[in-house]
Amino acid sequence: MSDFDPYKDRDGGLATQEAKPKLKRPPLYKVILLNDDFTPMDFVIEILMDFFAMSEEKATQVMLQVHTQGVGVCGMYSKDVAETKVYIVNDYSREHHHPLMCSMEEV
Ligand code: TYC
Repeated sequence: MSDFDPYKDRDGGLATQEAKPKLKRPPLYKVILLNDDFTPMDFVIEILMDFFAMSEEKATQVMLQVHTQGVGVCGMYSKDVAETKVYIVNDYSREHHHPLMCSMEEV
């Protein structure tokens, strides 16, 4: 049998480095709520509980953060999920004739 082993020293003594896998985690997006003067506080709390699975206590905290600071984070999601959340929150708010604005930004 031949001594030739095709897996041994294929570089002929030359130092080589394996290519690093070019995988990056997909970016995350923050879904945010913006303050306005008209949307009732209870409606915002309902949104945070129903669409972002928050407890009433957490939803109240986030609503008050938005009310006092102007903006607050509802959660972090992949692009598709964030886009869907923004769409359903804005759609639901318009259906109920409130000007509440939901938006997203890359983290
Ligand atoms: N500022 C509103 C009010 O005083 C309440 C509110 C909170 C509105 C959060 C929007 O994203 C919002 N009724």
